[in-house]
Amino acid sequence: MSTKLFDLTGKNALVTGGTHGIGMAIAAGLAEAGATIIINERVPEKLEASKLRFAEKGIHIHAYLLDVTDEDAVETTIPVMEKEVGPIDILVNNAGIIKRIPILEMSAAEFSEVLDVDLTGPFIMGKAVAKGMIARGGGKIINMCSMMSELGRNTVSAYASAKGGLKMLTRNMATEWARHNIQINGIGPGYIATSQTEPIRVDGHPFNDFIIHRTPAGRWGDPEDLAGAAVFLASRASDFVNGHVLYVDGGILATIGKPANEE
Ligand code: GCO
Repeated sequence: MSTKLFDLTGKNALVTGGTHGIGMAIAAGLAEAGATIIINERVPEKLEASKLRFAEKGIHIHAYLLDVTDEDAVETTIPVMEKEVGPIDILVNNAGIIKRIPILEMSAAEFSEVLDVDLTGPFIMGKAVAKGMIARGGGKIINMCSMMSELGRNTVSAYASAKGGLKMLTRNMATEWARHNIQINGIGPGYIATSQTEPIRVDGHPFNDFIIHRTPAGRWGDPEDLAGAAVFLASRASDFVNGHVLYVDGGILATIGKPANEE
């Protein structure tokens, strides 16, 4: 099969929050497939630091200060990006936060903050980018869901609610926009070794041992493990895939797990 199916040459990809971790790995994967990379970040220092990290990888990026929850800023910045770089052919809604707080101890404000970034942000970005995609006859939107789109866990109620909602937003975007040749899908990471999971991943942390045993692959994922799924969902190879969440999770969602004494 021709690798042309996965060729992103001439395409412009916007990866929100693509300054580190999963977002950066996905941006690097899309760049390797030929895409021009645009990233946004709401923290100026993170934006500057990421330019250097991308440059170390030999990847030139277009970087913009933008908070995905600020609808007015998004509505004004997307046209600027498209004027300065070109039409956004691929949107990866990656920007996200997590707060690990038991429900009984979490304030409504804390709950709403997570939903705002992780669910309303992709809604705002999707709306702003889809208008141009519809006008141009097509595009690709990838929403970074999670295995928490399917399962709950102590202390991550807001994050799981947002990621479950993002799975359904993905399906609703597909319902409304597929007829415009826009493919909207999700990627659902399992447990990935990033700064977000660092607090629960340190050697000897009980959760670290639990995840390694609970994941059939027997390891934490690397951010780079997600790049292939992103290239697939950003390319011609997925032109008839819509409303789907592709789980990249080492098999964790395939199993109820096993007793501690079983391999
Ligand atoms: C947690 C983790 C998870 C992972 C990831 C799994 O606290 O359980 O942070 O939420 O980050 O989202 O897909």
